[in-house]
Amino acid sequence: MRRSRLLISLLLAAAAGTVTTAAVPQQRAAAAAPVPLDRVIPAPASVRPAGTAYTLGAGTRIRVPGNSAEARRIGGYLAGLLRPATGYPLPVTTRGGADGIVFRLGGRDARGLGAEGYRLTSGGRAVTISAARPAGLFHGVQTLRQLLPAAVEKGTRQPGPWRIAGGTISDTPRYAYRGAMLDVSRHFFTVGQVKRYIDQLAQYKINTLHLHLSDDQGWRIAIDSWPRLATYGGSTQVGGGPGGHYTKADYREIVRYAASRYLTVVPEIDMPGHTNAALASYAELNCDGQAPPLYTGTKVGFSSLCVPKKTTYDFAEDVIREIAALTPGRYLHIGGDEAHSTSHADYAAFMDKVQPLVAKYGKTVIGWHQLTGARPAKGAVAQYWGYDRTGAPERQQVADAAKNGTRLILSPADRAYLDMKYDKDTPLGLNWAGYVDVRRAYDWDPGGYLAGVPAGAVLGVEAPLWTETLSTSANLEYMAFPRLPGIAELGWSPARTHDWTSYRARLAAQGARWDAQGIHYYRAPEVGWP
Ligand code: TNX
Repeated sequence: MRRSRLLISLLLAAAAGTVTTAAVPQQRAAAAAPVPLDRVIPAPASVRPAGTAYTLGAGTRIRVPGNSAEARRIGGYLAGLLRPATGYPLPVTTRGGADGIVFRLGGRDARGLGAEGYRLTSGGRAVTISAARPAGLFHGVQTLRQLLPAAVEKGTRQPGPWRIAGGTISDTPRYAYRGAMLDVSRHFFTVGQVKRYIDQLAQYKINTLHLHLSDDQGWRIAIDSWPRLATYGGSTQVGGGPGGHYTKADYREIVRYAASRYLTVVPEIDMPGHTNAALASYAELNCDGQAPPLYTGTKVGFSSLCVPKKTTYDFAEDVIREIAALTPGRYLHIGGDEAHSTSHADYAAFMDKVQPLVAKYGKTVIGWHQLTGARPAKGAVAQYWGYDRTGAPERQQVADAAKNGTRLILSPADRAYLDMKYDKDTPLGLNWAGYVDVRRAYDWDPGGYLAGVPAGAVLGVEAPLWTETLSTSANLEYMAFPRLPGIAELGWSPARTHDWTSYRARLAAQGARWDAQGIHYYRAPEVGWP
């Protein structure tokens, strides 16, 4: 307030010619200072400021030489991001040239950048993004976005100037798996809402969207061989609303859209617990042959598939086959958490039968870390969701599995669970794993998190968003922002860049971007928002 008043009086005074004009250019220069190259989330692996800034102008072209249709598509995506606020035409051309925004795919420049890395070089004539693979160009584009003023995210024409600081960023990820989970079962979210979340995730180089597609409160994906799962089992949600489900066409659209943002979808069908919606839809899945009513509360651990019944495995195979056919990615998540109504022997027997079905349809199993208490299949991945009160024997079991070749995705509930309240006053969310403030979500090291786990066993990190208390996009955003970028940074950035003070300052700079994008984030008091 005070600052804008000062600016107005300065401008009025300048217009009236009553102050020396030297004060005005100085103000302008301060406003136009480009974003420093290291003010990016996730922190890039290497940053070398040098030389002069590049300035986007009305004549800037996006040059995508070579014959990669995918690189051209990413050029078009970048143009689509930049056109509304800049008002520039930003044509995408295959014509070579050393000026403008230049994409380079493959070749000598791209050596050492791997499957997802990129190099961004900015100078007076051009900003160049080099990568070995299109994924790297896409991630480089996300960095480029953050190097422009926050106003570039607005949907209407803004004054600029649009400068990108001079220098070079070379960047590759620490972990191959950088995930976010969305629970579409407790509350259903439409294809449009999922796409909105995908766009938010892509900005922080998250490359996996895990969809929790079934639980006690709702079955959310059409299965042709068991149609009532979706039509009846998907007909409600927590609190008793109408629920909903994805048709196969809807689901393919989510998978396609995610892929266009370099995210792979990991579908989860949670078994043998968390299955009330399925048990309610088909009486024959129950040991007593009686279908329970649909469930709209928030208790966990009360349902189980009937482990001794043959029908259970016909069901599991049909579902796995149909879901595998919709899944271009390598992983299929079979849940396996909180099976409190399944005996341990039954749980292990169930997993012995179901894991081979996943392999039969060409996919690799992911299960919640309780799977390590059974017999994880060769190559299986366990998702750790323990927290500070998780007992030593349970941690040991996970560490032992890791030593035996089970790879881990880390989602510690008291760090990475986006549905935990920030503090006691948070109006949404749960608190069974405690409060997770912004610093707590960021300030841990996936590499050293679980004692006895070989560093190479960690596949990556994932931030789950359970939705017992969340029913709108604004709710999701309030819980995910500003914590999600911290988990994204743990997944991407080298451990040596880890530093709360630096992260906090970089996070504060994201607020104006979220304002411009209409993201309903929580203005956490620990972050020194400008
Ligand atoms: C535990 S973590 C669950 C979910 C709940 C969540 C709420 C895990 C694998 N299971 O069923 O939604 O807590 O925070």
